[in-house]
Amino acid sequence: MTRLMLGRTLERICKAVLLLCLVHFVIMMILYFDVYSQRFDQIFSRFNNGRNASRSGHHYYYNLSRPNATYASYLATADQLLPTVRPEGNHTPPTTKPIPPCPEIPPGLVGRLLIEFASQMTMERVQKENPNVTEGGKYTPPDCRAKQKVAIIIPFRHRDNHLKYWLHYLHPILRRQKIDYGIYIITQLGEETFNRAKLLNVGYTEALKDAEYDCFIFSDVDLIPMDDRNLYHCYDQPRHFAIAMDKFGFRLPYAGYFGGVSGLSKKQFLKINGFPNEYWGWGGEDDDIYNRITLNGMKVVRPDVRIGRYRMIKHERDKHNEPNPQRFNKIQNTKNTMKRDGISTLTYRVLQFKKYPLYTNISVEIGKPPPRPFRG
Ligand code: UD2
Ligand code: MN
Repeated sequence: MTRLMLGRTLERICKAVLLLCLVHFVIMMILYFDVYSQRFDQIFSRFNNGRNASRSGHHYYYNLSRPNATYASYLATADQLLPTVRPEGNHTPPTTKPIPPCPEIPPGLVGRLLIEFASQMTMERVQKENPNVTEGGKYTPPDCRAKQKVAIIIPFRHRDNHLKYWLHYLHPILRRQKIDYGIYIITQLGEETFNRAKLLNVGYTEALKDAEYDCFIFSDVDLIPMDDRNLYHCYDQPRHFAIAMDKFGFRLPYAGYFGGVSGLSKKQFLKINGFPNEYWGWGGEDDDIYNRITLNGMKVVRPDVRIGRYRMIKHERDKHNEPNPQRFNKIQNTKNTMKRDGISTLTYRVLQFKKYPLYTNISVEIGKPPPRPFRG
């Protein structure tokens, strides 16, 4: 009889252990997949809202679920930080005890992210998600002192829907990265041919009038990073961030590619005389910038290919941004043109400078392409 009871008890214990193992397995599977990781992140950020607490536990899962190599290469690139040190208290709220410098590897990063554009996005929703962003789209980490102050510059015209997604994804990422930043949307007024590089020059100039930035990150409005370890600050060489895009099969399309998202310190930007103003329409301006960098003795640095992944919101070619037929000739001549065409010769007219809750918009007139020379 007692043997029978002992047998039953043992059977029950075994069943309980099996059940526990099953539950454990399911939880581990959920945590493993990136899809769920992002949902967890949203839940955590709701808990932490306003407090910006570090989520080291969450981070732990991500890094254990990834090969060490990824994290090691990330560490390798992180130590190329610019040595710029900003004076204390310059851009931080007053506190009784001095706040420490931000860690080189922010503890709240989550790694790979799920990025999708199927759900409806509204500015109201993005605003609610980001109560800590201050007027003009600015943010300063409350608990540490960032080494650099970063202006993020976006060339823009008629892409309001893309902008909502960009703000929805980027504000939380930049916050986790402990970046001290401001967002500048540079809107080309009128319907003349679009000029991306000239708008970026305007962004550099206008951002510097607004605050003392050390670092400038130039981003297309339709590009979202898929990994928050791709840190949006400047490095000891000009940085190309968007190296593995979905539209190029997550590969660099060619060695000298510099499109999408790039970053230069103030010193690096001035060394190349900024960007060209004379590329009207689609294409070539990114190659010209790449040429400027190498011709001035610098080299482009990039993150690990597993970290520099991006999604681009699908779109048609915009009106008035047709491929520039002169681009192939022009990129052969950067060496001759870069001194006379750049930030030193930039002209434009600001018609509106307006601070919105999640970004600053600067609407500008930048002129139009010169008449094509007559070929008889
Ligand atoms: C590629 C590059 C881009 C640039 C461009 C050539 C990628 C992901 N990006 O972009 O960096 O070198 O080729 O010029 O490969 N824009 C507007 N309104 C317009 C037109 C353009 O806001 O009417 C802005 C917007 O921020 C957009 C960016 O300019 O993301 C680049 O234009 P695009 O997205 O049409 O060009 P795409 O995707 O071929
Ligand atoms: Mn695009």
